[in-house]
Amino acid sequence: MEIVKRLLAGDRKAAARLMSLIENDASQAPRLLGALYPHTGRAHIVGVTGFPGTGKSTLVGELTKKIRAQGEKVGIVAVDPTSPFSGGALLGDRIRMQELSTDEGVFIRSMATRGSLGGLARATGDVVKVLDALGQDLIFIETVGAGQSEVEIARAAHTVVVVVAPGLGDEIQAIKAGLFEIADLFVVNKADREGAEGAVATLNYLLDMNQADGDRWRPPILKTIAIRGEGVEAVVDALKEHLGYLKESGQLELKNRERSEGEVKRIIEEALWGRLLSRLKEGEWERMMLRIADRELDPYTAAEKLLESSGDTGK
Ligand SMILES: Nc1nc2c(ncn2[C@@H]2O[C@H](COP(=O)(O)OP(=O)(O)OP(=O)(O)O)[C@@H](O)[C@H]2O)c(=O)[nH]1
Ligand SMILES: [Mg+2]
Repeated sequence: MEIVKRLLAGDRKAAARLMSLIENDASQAPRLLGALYPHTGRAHIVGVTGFPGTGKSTLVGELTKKIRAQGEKVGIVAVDPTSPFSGGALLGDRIRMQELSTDEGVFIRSMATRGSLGGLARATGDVVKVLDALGQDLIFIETVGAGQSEVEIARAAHTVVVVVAPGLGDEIQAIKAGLFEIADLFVVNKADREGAEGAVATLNYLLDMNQADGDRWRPPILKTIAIRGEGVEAVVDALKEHLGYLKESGQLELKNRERSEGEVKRIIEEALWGRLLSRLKEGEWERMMLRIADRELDPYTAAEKLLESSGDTGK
């Protein structure tokens, strides 16, 4: 396939075109992804998540500069409508990001957060595969750690960085939002502000409470001032260290297998769901839901009927 050949040769235009094709034309996606899949699996995928405004994009930008200085290529997927990567940010932030966009070794893609939960996860995974095949060594996925789907996307990465900012009680919020347990690395950004030490102490305390005896990786807690690039190099080192740990412990293989499993399940779910909806008569779904609400029908019987009408009786 011509476009996949060009991608594998490092053609950035081909990468952008492939992403659009896969995103907008569901009928072409399986064929295209099938062709590039054998050339994926090399990149280190890093999820960066945390509450709005903690400095995730700034941090990713600074990390990218450091990694580029080491000669590696970087991909950035911003699952985030307000990210400076996709505009709508302060001028200073935009200027910082522009430096990156002129670098041939950096590829930035923004994902719209519209659409279904599973759809977003699938689309993000597909974009990551294109970047992987393009030859990006490290791929960042920035998501806002506020919704379930974004947390799921971050979780699919090899390494998850949870960014908190001091003084917002972020650490406690992070636990409530389920961010705490997915973190491989904590970054307390905006360390130029008051309360950074307190945030580190709180996270340390929480880690002590939550760490099980058998755990071999204790998430490091690093302080950064992303706007000045301070402390960022230590984060790059910690990312590499975590990747080393994953490889040497066998976790990498396990994570990759889990991700593949999740992907296949999601594809099947979407396909079955689509098939089912396409075979329903006009208004049938709504009528059925009303009958369930009125207790004329129970959910199990309804599901059974729907599966029958879609031709998947499970028999
Ligand atoms: N004081 C200070 N401000 C920072 C630091 N890092 C980022 N900021 C500022 O914080 C604001 C938010 O930064 P972003 O990088 O856009 O944060 P984000 O987490 O990506 O935000 P969302 O994507 O909207 O959730 C910007 O105005 C940054 O300039 C820092 O270390 N110190
Ligand atoms: Mg952002």
